[in-house]
Amino acid sequence: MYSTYPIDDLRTRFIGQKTLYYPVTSSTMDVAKQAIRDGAREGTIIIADYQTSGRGRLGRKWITSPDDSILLSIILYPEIEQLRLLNMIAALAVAQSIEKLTDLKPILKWPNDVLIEGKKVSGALIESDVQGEQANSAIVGIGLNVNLDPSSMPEISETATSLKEMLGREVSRLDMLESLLCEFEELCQALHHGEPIHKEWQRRLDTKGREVAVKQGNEVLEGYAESVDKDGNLLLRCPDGTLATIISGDVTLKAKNY
Ligand code: BT5
Repeated sequence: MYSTYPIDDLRTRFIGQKTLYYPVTSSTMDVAKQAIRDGAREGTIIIADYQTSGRGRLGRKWITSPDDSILLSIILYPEIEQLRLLNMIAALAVAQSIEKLTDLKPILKWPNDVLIEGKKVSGALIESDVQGEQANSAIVGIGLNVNLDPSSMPEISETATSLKEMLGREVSRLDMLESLLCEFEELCQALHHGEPIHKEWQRRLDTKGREVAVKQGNEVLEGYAESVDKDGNLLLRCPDGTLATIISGDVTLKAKNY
């Protein structure tokens, strides 16, 4: 359980000002979908201590044990052109909030992972409802391993880490949540004011300038991750010299083994 939930002095204007809290739920994304149908206002957050069917992208699972992670969904009603930037905002907000509360140095792995010392500490999942040229709603899902013990979870023990594992001490989930919501809101406001969020995102991106393999479904493209564009797409220089724009996929860095 979050020890002193709800947050009394949350310093945000709209993100997290309305909160739905569940000790256990299937997935905070499912709760958020229902909340949107029920007319939830922008910035409503759903948090849980445990999910029985936590999900990642492409039908993958997000695995935790009870009471050790931030499991968060944020409801937004963005413009359609902002949708592609929500991944960036989520990853940046996580990285910045970790830096504010600890001396850890997180980096970003395209498209949505936050890594510490090469291991995944956080992932983001964006689910949106789009009709034609209009975005009706978006849900930003964030999982952040705060006090998780990855060594007790065979599926992720080699690839995942947590703040506790890195620091050798427990971290308050409530403090981390509060910081994350503040960073997230600031980035939303920067986006609203047309500030170039992608520059800070790019600066922290470990993937750029590396030889990579990008898996899209059953297809694997190899090449040099030359850059990312302002929408967050990866620009991959292929062996034949062409430049491919990669909108989604999973990247493996060829020099290091993530
Ligand atoms: C993600 O997917 O990284 C997005 C994860 C989003 C989770 C949040 S929790 C709150 C909200 N409610 C939900 O149901 N979901 C969101 P993806 O890039 O597809 O990565 C998934 C992969 O990460 C899995 O296949 C595992 O290999 C790995 N993984 C699973 N659980 C992990 C964990 N706790 N820490 C690190 N890696 C994990």
